[in-house]
Amino acid sequence: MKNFHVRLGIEVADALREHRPVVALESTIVSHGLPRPENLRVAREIEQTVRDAGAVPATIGMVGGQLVVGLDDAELTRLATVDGVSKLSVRDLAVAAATGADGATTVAATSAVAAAAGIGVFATGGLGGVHREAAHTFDESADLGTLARTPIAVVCAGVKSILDVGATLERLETLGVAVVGYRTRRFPGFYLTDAGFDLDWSVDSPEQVADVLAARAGHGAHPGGLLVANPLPIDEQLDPALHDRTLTEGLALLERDGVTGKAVTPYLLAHFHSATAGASLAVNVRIILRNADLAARIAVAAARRGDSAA
Ligand code: PSU
Ligand code: MN
Repeated sequence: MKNFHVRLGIEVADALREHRPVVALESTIVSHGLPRPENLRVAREIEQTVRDAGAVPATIGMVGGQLVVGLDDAELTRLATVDGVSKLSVRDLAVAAATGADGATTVAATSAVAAAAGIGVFATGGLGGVHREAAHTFDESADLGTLARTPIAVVCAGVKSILDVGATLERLETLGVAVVGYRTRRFPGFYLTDAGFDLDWSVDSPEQVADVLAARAGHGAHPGGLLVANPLPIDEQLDPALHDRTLTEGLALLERDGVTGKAVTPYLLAHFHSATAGASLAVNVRIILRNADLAARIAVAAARRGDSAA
């Protein structure tokens, strides 16, 4: 009989037991969000960034039906290089396990698995959200609904600019997901520093984020997630004119090719990477590394307070 449990990497298991800082990382950005062969190099670089800031990286994914928190290098290599790795949201996890699949976890699935394992901080690039045609297609990422009921802090550069950012912020409010800007009161637009929307709250330091998490746990009144929106410095963003041109083009191609459902996000990201001759890729990598660094510093601050699960 198959035994379905989550396997913790050795280093992650030790760190959690000893209440040392751990940062969850997702694998969908590796398998579906970044082109080969850079994806594997970047995946390793993200983990190294977390280590350099004093925390243990826990990249989450599914290997041959086994859900792993803290993939080792061979497993990470497999998810980055093998064909046919599925993109797994929360609803897919059990089916993928039972069928012995290889799979990469999205923000939704990574958050849910990380929180269940006792990890309180997670770094990604950009959160999923409400797609632009959602009024007709109903396409809203499961990332949002999952964060409504998952106690984890997600460090991201806002939501991908391919989405309807205003609608996504409204949904986050409805769902009860807290959003704070990191040293800003403007919501970032992933490739762009500023997506054009104000935020109610901003925090100034990793320690302050740890305070927010401690207050949430102390109150016991907020079951959901916290988004820490970490914008790129303005001189590091993608050229806005190039961004807008590429996006308009990508949305037209999406319609031409009839791409829908979970293929939409990887399709548009791949279009950005090829149409900007790698410029968007460089920006995407910077975003993820900056978020990994901040997430690690938040995890360190939370562990210092004695909040093991942040
Ligand atoms: N951010 C990135 N690259 C990505 C994603 C986010 O920089 O590839 C992935 C995340 O895993 C996120 C997913 O959860 O896209 C959202 O997909 P969808 O819109 O199908 O829910
Ligand atoms: Mn979708």
